[in-house]
Amino acid sequence: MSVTAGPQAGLRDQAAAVLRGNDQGRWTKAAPRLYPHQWSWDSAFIAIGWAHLDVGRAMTELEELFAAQWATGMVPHIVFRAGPDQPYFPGPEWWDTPVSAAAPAPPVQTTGICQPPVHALALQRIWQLTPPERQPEIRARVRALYPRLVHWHHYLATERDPEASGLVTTYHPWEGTDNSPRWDRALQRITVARPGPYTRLDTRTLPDPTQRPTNWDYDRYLWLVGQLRKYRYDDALIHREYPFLIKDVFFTAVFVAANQALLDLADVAGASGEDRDQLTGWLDRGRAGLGRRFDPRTSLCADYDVRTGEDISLQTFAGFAPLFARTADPGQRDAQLKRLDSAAFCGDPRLRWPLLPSTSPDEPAFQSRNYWRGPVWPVISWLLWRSLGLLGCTARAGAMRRDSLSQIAAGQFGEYFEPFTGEPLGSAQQSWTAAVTLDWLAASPEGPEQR
Ligand code: 9WN
Repeated sequence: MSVTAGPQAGLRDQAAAVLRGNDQGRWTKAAPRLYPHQWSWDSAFIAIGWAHLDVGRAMTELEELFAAQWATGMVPHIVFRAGPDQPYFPGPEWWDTPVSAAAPAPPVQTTGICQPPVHALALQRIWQLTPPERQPEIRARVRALYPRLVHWHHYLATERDPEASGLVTTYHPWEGTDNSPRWDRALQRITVARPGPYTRLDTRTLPDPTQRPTNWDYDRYLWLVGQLRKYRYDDALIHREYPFLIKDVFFTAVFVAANQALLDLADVAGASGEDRDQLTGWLDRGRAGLGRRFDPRTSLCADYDVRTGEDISLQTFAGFAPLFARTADPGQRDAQLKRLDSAAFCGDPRLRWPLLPSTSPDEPAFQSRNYWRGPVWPVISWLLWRSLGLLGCTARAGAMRRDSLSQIAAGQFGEYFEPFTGEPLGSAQQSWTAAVTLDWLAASPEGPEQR
């Protein structure tokens, strides 16, 4: 049931205006100036937003992204689509992806890494929102795109998990949550040859240094890109030689949820028995892998550094991977729900709204304004809201939806939010923030749709 009366109707119009303002016809800029290209997981959230305005346009967003899929199945983290009048650093020349035979042929230009696979969740949401009169058209488009999503998942389950551990290996902080303290130790042990002279553009667009990664971080990000390029983005070589390999529990949790979403869509898409078996296998293996990363002492899941064999045991949003993955283990679920509302997370009395901070204020690395080191990110709240609702925690999900809408209504569709003051930070008019707003406004107070 839709909730769009009164002030919420105004918010809906504003959210729609953000998407339309960033719309480039067949793809949507992640943000007006800071992120002028098509980003992978942004696009998935954006498609969910478009689905509330025009399901055909929502499909186009995903189709355009998957047109840049690599031969390996990888969906690249950025597809460079904006013209030279809208510069972004680092651009295609830093990535030089034609060194890989798997990269799409020119003129398509992309990066050589990927981001969490929210796309299946988007496809499922589009289908849920398709009105009966458009179902023949959209069903045909879902059927055409579905094998590409299965190929993408196959890449993650194999090339990104050669050990078949159920846990996805990430190669770079830019594979989702840039300057999260989860990467600090792995970055610290890299002795960086200087990556070469470069000029950051993000700090020109957003001159407040308290909101963005440091130059120390950027030196390492760019040096790592150089290493990936040296290994020609070859996954086997990367696993043998490359220094930054992390079993990322949050990325894995999104993968688990995405496998479930593709299974839910299997009949609509006419999926083969083989596809269904594979998806079920990846889903089960992912849940089991996450189960093994759960630490009963902290009630959180820990990432794992493949190179050093060390656990990365920090108090961050990623620790709630079992909740994001809708764990089937009631003990883990209850422990996580308790931890979620503890004083280290949503129960901190200083929070403006009881929403999950990207890093716990109890963590020494916490910084309230700095990107993934403390601020609240609406898209992370959306993923958690969806899982909680589907787990049947309807009251908790409903409160998260209500508080998130209050946060966004007060904050110009910010990219992220200072947890104590609620100040919007990063880019204003961020597309994915507008997209999840549209979805929340249309959702029932009790939680997301089951199918
Ligand atoms: C690098 C676009 C992207 C998001 C990421 C977020 C941020 C880029 C940057 O913006 O990363 O990819 O320049 O900082 O961390 O999650 O997809 O919104």
